[in-house]
Amino acid sequence: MGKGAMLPLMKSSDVITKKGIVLSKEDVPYSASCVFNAGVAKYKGRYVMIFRNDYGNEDFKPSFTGSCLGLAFSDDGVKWKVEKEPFMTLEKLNIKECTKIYDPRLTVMDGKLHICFAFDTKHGVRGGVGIVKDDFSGLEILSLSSPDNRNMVLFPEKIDGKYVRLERPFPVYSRGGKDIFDVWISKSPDLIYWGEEDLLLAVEDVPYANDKIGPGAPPIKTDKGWLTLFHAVDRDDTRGKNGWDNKWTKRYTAGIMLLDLNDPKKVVGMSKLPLIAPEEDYETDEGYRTNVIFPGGMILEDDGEVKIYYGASDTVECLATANLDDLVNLCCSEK
Ligand code: BMA
Repeated sequence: MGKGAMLPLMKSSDVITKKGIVLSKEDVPYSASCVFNAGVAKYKGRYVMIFRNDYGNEDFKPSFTGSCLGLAFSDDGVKWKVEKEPFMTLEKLNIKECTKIYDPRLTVMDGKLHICFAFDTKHGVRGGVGIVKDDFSGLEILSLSSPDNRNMVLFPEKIDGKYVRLERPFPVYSRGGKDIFDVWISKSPDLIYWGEEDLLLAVEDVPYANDKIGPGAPPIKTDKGWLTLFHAVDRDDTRGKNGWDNKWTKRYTAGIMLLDLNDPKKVVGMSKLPLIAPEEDYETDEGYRTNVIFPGGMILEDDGEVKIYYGASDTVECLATANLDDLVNLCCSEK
């Protein structure tokens, strides 16, 4: 167990089995420094991962020379093979003023692989929604949000005739200049025009967050509701140097919640303790930015096993497993 154990105790739920790192820069055949925060889906008989690659910073200095999205395939969701070329570069994306692309999420819907991604521009952080081309040669962009918004995830089907997404706007001005941000929900008739925005889950609703929260993996449909992961940040200003940062005072954990099947604006239940907390060395001490668990993919297998993919320490991509019923029960339990 790493030095992170000195922080006030937050441990992963007993229902979680950590399987370790499934992808790191050593697996990537082009320039890569940090490989993490991936979107993962089961699509056309194999597992697909689109991951974030921040490159040009082997020594974990404060900044990187560039970012792109990489593509990997797997037959079992555990062993991954990365394609020779990045899936998406800034040049290929060709969005005005875009300086960085990151944190993709994947949703299979209507037989197509849909992607949400964050991108930074000179005039704010934005979120994109698109469809991955069938031959994985690129993507068709459907909509680009206004700033500041990111962490978008799509539900895998229309609900009451509308597409639905979770998102995380950054209302800095009204939150006193602090990064205290919440999870929002919005709807669309066509994946292009988004509206009917509403607050879904607020920071103060999450017992293990005192900073921001944000959507994680796209929802899975269960009998009891839509099961979805989120990240929760707790900040403690007594935390000191961590990773490259002189003062990295945040810790990211993963939480899980259940949303009403017919009205996903209603939270049916939520884990009262973190589902996944940073505990292993590669989560607490090693890496670019320590004490970060950032979930971006969740796959339900036929036998009830749930595979959860998360970025650790903004450096590697990891896998944890759990049983579907245990996850649902955790959301419904009082503890
Ligand atoms: C958030 C995003 C994530 C990252 C996290 C921890 O603001 O930038 O991509 O994993 O911070 O650094």
